[in-house]
Amino acid sequence: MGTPPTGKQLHDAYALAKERYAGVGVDTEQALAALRNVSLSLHCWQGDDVAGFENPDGELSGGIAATGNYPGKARSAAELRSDLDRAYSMIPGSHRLNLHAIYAETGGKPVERNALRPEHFAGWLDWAKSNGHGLDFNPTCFSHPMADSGFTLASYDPAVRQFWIEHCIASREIGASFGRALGTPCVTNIWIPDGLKDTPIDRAAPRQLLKESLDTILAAPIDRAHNLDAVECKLFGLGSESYVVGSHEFYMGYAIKNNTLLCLDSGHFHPTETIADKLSSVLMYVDEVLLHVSRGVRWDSDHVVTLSDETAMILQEVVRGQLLNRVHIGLDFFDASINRVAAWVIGARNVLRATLMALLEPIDELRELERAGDYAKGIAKRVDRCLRAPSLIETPPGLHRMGALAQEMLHTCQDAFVRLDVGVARSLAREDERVDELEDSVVAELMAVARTDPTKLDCVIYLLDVARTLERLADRTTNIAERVIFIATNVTEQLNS
Ligand SMILES: [Mn+2]
Repeated sequence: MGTPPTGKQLHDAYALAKERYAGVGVDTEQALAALRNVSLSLHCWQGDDVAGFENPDGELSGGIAATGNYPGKARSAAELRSDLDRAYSMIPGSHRLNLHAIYAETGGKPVERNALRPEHFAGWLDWAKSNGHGLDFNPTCFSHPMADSGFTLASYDPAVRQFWIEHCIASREIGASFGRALGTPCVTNIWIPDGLKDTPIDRAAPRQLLKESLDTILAAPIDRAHNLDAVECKLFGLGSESYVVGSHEFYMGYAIKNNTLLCLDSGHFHPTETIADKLSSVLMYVDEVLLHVSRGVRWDSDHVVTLSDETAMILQEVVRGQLLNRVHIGLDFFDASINRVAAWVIGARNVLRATLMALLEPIDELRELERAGDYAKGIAKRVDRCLRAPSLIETPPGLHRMGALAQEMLHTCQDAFVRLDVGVARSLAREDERVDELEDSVVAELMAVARTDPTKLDCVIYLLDVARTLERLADRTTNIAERVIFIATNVTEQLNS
């Protein structure tokens, strides 16, 4: 493994990085401060291969599987909490815990899932309180005789549905009790395994039943300060390869209509489909999203998270969209082939690394430059159209000057940005004024051409568009210059009259 870096080497490297980031207008201290406010919800089930304490020797069902037999699996809540303490100690920041209902502590007395109450989680709540962890919750709708058919809330059997409805209602109440006690809302997430290995005749009826079950579960209003309901879709599981009742479309619609959170699990879509691109769409219609950051590999949706392109893209979307206050970030994977504490630490730290990388991007500048690129394309299109027009005209010399000036301004603002040079940034105000004057004269000139010779109208219209686009491009450069001045002086200055 080589020698680890010394404290001094780390310190020096950071000082250099800080200086370089400042050079592109990024304040690393601000990024680190923002990162400290990011609270991940660690999933308790990584610690014991999703066994729980209700029936630890029972089979894991519901189309999920933990593979591997690494020694040292937690056998009790006390062992699991002690493993979690170890994991948190190696993850910078302050983080939450995500509990599943099968982690209840019932003192050796069997308690049916529909009879679970907050007192069965008192040990977890005390531990969370004294360690400053928020708590999240999940009903466990698998690994149970009532789930043996592969169906729960969408079962054709009313007794089965009723049992799981009661369990989910109990879960919401447990979640709300956590939220009340800890002063931070508990996200209670409903995932069910319901589906079929082969193709059913009737794909609609189970979905109708699921909708009715969910409506019953969510009928009682709960203060959103205490509990937030989330619903989680999946594409397929082991034994539900051909049909999953709770598909993405089903829950997306349900969440919008019923104002619940939508849970997006990065392992629950097609292998080449990423949830990063879903955020900006989904968050137009739902207020908040729960992320289950995972890593799907072939048939398995639950590998330990690494710093993959997908992880990076998900957190880029969260940060670039300023969504940190609307996206609850949870982890969801289970790997028993490596040390289970290490799995938590590796997964959590990689999500934090991806978040920090995203926080270190000069986002506003990148956005302005992207838009500037669109202008270039727009101008190219209009030039092409001009050349096909029935009658050509002489391009007004003012338009050439506008183009040269806008291009120069683009270079100037990038120069000001890289050097954080306020003087250079301010110089763009004069140039912007010059571009505006040129635009006025070009417009007047083109209008005169149109008046005298209507056959030249096509060209005139395209060139007016070009003039307008160059003027907008110049505006973008002053936007960047205004950002430079703000970064350097912390004062907002208007360069664009
Ligand atoms: Mn999940």
